[in-house]
Amino acid sequence: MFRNILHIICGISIITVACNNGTPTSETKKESPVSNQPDTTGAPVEKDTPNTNYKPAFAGQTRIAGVHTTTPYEGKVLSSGLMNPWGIVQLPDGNFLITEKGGTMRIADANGQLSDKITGLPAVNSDGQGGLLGLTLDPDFSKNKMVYWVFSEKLKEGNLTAVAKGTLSADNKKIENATVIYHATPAHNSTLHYGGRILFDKSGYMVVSTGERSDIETRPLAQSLQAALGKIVRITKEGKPAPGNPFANDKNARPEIWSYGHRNVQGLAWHPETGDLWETEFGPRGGDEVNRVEPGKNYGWPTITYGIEYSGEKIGDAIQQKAGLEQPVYYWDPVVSPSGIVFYTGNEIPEWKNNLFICALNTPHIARLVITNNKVTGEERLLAADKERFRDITNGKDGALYAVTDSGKLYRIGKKK
Ligand SMILES: [Ca+2]
Repeated sequence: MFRNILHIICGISIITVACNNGTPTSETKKESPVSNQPDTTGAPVEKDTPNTNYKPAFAGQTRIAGVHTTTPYEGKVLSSGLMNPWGIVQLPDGNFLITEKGGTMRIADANGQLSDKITGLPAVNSDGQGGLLGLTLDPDFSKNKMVYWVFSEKLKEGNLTAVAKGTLSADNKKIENATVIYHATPAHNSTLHYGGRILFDKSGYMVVSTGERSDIETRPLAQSLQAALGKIVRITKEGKPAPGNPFANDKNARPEIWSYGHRNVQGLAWHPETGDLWETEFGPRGGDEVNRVEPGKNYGWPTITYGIEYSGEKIGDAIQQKAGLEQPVYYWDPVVSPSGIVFYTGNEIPEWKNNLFICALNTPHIARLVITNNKVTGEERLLAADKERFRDITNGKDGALYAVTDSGKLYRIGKKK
């Protein structure tokens, strides 16, 4: 029950899990030969009883075999001075630009030294799960220093997910000429389920995740092509619908929609080999999902789900599969609360190559999923002993992973030195 309560409040960062003694530990394993063929015969990492007796659509869709990293690795805390960090990207100079939920950004160098707060951003509504959320850099950032970010904005009609852009000043102390370029309407009087990740695609357009705002009355809008809630949208640098979107010629659909039927997507990443877009989204009580996103497709919420209401009631017709609705590649029951994700592209730990790393807020850890031919073939939980709510993660140029936690820590996760 405690885990379920935590999931309800999963985005509210003032709530912290118990038992953090403030002394992060590192996890190391015994040395053994490095291989790209993980042992996938282990018991599943999930030992707890599921909330439902729902059956997966295919073998391996949940509770896959456990795997273990054989390379000795460590999670090293570089800083503990961030305030509710939410998104992290690496700058061309090797430093990191990090959003803080309250409405500021900071730069961290590779040693964890933090800059002062970067100011100049439009006001955010940081109530509940809202605030300054994910960020991305312009593909020409080295020339134009343009940054794009997602935030929750308070309007007269309610709150919504918005996207803005601005220029990082020459001295890196301010965002200049900040402009709001996109509103995921309709606004709604809730402070939950804003989505909030943003990535450039290789065409120079951005994919942005939104949420369905949690309430019963807005939940069905995830299925509506006339609302931007519960969607992944694809927009230009000016916030307009990107050319080539799947519903561009449908008069009854929002032209910015890329995919729909999502609940609350807080993880977005491009697969390094296939170029596919992958996402993670929060389920209700049970049913957190990993999806491979294809344009124009319907990912099912709230019509199909592997979860139930927090109250224990069924959701809709309590169905998990339906023709025309996409199945998740993988799901969890009970939930892990998946936030930021990244495919590992570094060289420091070769056995991690192209694995998906997922920040987990509830049962705090970083999940490592081994993916073969678009199916999950192994799962591992990293840094669980640290009891941190990991919020976002990115590749570093040095071959390690860098992650931020709700408690304000910046981690370097790489080979044990
Ligand atoms: Ca789904």
